[in-house]
Amino acid sequence: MQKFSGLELLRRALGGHKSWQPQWRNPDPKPEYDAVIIGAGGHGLAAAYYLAKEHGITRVAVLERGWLGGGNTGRNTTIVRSNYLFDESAALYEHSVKLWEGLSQDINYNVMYSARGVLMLAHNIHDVQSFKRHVHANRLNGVDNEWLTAEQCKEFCPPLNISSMRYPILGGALQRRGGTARHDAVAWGFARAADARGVDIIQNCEVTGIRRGADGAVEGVETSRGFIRTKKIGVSAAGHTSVVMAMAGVRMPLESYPLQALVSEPVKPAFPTVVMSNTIHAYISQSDKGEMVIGAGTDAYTSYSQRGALHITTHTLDAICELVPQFRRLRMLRNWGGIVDVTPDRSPIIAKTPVPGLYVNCGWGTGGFKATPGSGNVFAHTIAKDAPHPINAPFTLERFRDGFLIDEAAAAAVAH
Ligand code: FAD
Ligand code: PYC
Repeated sequence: MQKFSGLELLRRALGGHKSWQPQWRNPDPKPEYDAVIIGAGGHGLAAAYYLAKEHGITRVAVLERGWLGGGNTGRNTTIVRSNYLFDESAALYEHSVKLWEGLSQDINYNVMYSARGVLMLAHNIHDVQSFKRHVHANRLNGVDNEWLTAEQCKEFCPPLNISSMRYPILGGALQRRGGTARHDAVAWGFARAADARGVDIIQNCEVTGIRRGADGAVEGVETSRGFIRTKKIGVSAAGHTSVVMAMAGVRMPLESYPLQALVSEPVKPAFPTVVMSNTIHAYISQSDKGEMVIGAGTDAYTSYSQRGALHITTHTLDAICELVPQFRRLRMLRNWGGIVDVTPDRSPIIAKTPVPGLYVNCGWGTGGFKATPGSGNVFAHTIAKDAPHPINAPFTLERFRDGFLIDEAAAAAVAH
């Protein structure tokens, strides 16, 4: 790690960025790599990093059609938690939270992981039963989660209105180790760390085809910058996974929906934790800049439009004003959307595919940011060993044929 004296830090800060080095190279694609990852979101970059770090595979290219981190990685509301119901999911998301806890040190980049707690509100008896079940299941799996009464919710997060007529708060499930991280920093940190280990990150390079040989195995990718030969392709293309997998002739059990978020004008620290309300489809946290970061539900219809419908945000803001009345005076600054890829059981697919040499990491729906390091870690294992890590072994493509579903609809948080 580079260390600077206070004076040197000041000189650099005021020096017009003149001595700042680019954080990663901007290489041209080579004719051949040992592995190619499609998509330079957090998941693809993390997979490349762990391929190099843990498996010694450094002849790797990450191909990105736009700019790195410009997909859902740079568009999400940054919530990190591991309070999922089933054993398989608890293992996967908890693996990720453990990596979050040491990530800034590991990649030597401050990802601003802030374990300020994630509080999931219950508004009706069904919510109470469902969240208590999650609390019990999580604790059996060694994942922290606790039940708070309505008064304890108010004590933990004073701005909450616990006696709203429309959305009364009956209690909440609190995961204290949950929180937020800075999403851009996650992409940049993984990019810099992967690049430093020899990975080529190639932006403005769209994959337009996947070439397969006579035996059906992958031979390489057609791109907007020419053909690149490789025997291993990892697809981490989030909302566009179906499109990319179709290039290899694989039909995916996915639907793609717009999901939107918005931020308010910045204000002084006013909101101490992350609050999620699955019933209302609203979640709130305060960024380090002071903005209230607010997320809504998915659109009702599939689309690649990358902007959500207005009535969805209107509903979310109505509900948030009811939950936190003091926010009525806040002005909203901007909103945006991302395209999320949703599986029938609301759990991801991190797996080999029927095509030799083709691996896929997708189906994170509205909730893959929290999984970025863990998913990248086990996806790298799957690609390197041509076999899943025990943690992602249940998250196959075949489960939708065989019926071994991991139904996390209730933990997935946002309507989808
Ligand atoms: P991305 O970051 O989307 O990366 C995929 C990349 O693939 C893109 O950069 C894209 O350009 C590239 N690509 C696609 N096709 C091609 C091609 N043909 N050639 C080359 N490149 C290609 N999750 C949480 O855990 N917590 C949250 O609070 C949360 N909030 C969310 C809020 C919103 C509004 C949205 C949209 C999502 C949210 N999510 C959240 C979900 C989370 O953002 C995603 O699951 C996660 O970021 C996916 O990461 P990724 O790296 O797989 O995808
Ligand atoms: O998965 O925690 C989550 C989440 C919150 C908002 C969108 N996704």
